Amino acid sequence: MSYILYSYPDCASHVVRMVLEELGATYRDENVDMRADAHHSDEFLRLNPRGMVPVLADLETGATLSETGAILAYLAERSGRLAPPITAPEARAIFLQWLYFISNTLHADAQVQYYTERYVGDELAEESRAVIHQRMRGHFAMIEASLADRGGDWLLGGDLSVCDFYLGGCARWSLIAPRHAPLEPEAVTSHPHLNSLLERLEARESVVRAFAAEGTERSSYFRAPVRSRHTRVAAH
Ligand SMILES: N[C@@H](CCC(=O)N[C@@H](CS)C(=O)NCC(=O)O)C(=O)O
Repeated sequence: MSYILYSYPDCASHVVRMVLEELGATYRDENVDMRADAHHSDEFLRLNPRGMVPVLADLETGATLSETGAILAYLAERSGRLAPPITAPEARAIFLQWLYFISNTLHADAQVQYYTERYVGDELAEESRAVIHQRMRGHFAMIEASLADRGGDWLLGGDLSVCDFYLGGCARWSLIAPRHAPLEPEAVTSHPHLNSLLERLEARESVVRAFAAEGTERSSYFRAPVRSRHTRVAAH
């Protein structure tokens, strides 16, 4: 399996990178320099008219797609890993439920937390952020309750899935961004099951490699990067 990952450090592309690393996939990194507005270039808009990373190009099938949740489902299907198979409907149902929840609620709310001004304008941003923080707290509490109820190391129970990486990314963004108004760490760390899931995830070699590839190796789900640079990732 070989891919091109259009990315920017610590963005949603980080989740896709962790999964590519976990799968041991060969991929080339294309840094979309958002500081230089590269995500609005004609070239990039042809790949994703919404002007957002990540975009994944599959060099074997010719498929190119955006939307983190869709990319994760695609990678799970292509590899036959990190998701229950279609022949296991009960487990598959739970997988789909979590993937869609993370994509259309947890990630969407994390975006509102980050881009609050875009949604409500400058004047209402501060008070709106209090509301969105409360929503994020509620999501993490609900996830904790589900983890406690279901048992096992991961969101789906016993087996690691793409949902765990996606959850990790959303928890991280919520705890570190925006810099002037992140969620308090306790919104996650006070939940023992969620906290240990993230610690387990963070200890995986794939995740360590993904952080290192983005130049954020001294950061974690719980800590913002101490420096910001982007290194091009060599295919492996
Ligand atoms: N719905 C998209 C959201 C991705 C997203 O929010 N990407 C951000 C970076 S983390 C982005 O490209 N932002 C550029 C912009 O909004 O101008 C997905 O799930 O992939």
